[in-house]
Amino acid sequence: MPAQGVAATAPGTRRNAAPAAREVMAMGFCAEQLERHASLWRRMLTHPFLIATRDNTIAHETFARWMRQDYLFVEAAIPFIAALVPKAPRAHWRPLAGVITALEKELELFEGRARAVGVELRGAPPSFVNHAYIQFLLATALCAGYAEAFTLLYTAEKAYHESWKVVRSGLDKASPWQPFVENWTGSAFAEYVGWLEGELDRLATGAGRAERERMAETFALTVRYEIAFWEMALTDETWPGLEE
Ligand code: MP5
Repeated sequence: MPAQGVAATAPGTRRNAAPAAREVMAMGFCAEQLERHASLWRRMLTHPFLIATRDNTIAHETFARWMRQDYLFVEAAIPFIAALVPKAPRAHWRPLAGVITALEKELELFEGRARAVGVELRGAPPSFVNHAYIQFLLATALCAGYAEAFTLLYTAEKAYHESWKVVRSGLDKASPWQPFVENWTGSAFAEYVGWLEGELDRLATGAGRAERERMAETFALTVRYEIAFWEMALTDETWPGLEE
């Protein structure tokens, strides 16, 4: 677990200080968060799981563990998106419905890859980190305001888009993991992330100071969950009592 990194970038520290007010005026919310948490973001993109996948040295069982856990996460993302719909502006209903359709297709992608490489996808319980991340997803969708929940969605999607771009830069063209690269780095996904970014910037412009600060906290917490997720996939960290 990245406890050290969390402490080093805890909100309120100088390193993590918000950009000066004048800079913020010129910068959208997303760019502002990416700059404010640049070291945390870099820590995610240089995670050993991504580097080993990029360099074609990841152990098959380690990648299979990520597949099993992410399959559960993607499944949970469907009720997460569905819970956003009643809070969303009318103009977001159709795009959100499209996200649900895309998630169903993504589950099929996992199932197809698992069949192709002989991985049993089902049966593993969600790991401790995955369970916590899923609870965070659902609690945010159900209890927080739309702009905060949309921040979580943007951050998780942007994180995967950029993480898989790292993998793309070195992954063997014949690797069985290429379809995951295509899924999260292809032009359709890039366009979707661009749409999320524009909409989140607009939501932030309309938010009050306190709401904007909660959105910023959601951004940072989501990046930490993303790092913890790669870490869990690499180390097989799970629940106490389930080690054997
Ligand atoms: C995503 C994911 C991207 N599949 N898993 C984690 C841990 N974070 C982000 O979400 P989606 O909905 O699969 O594009």
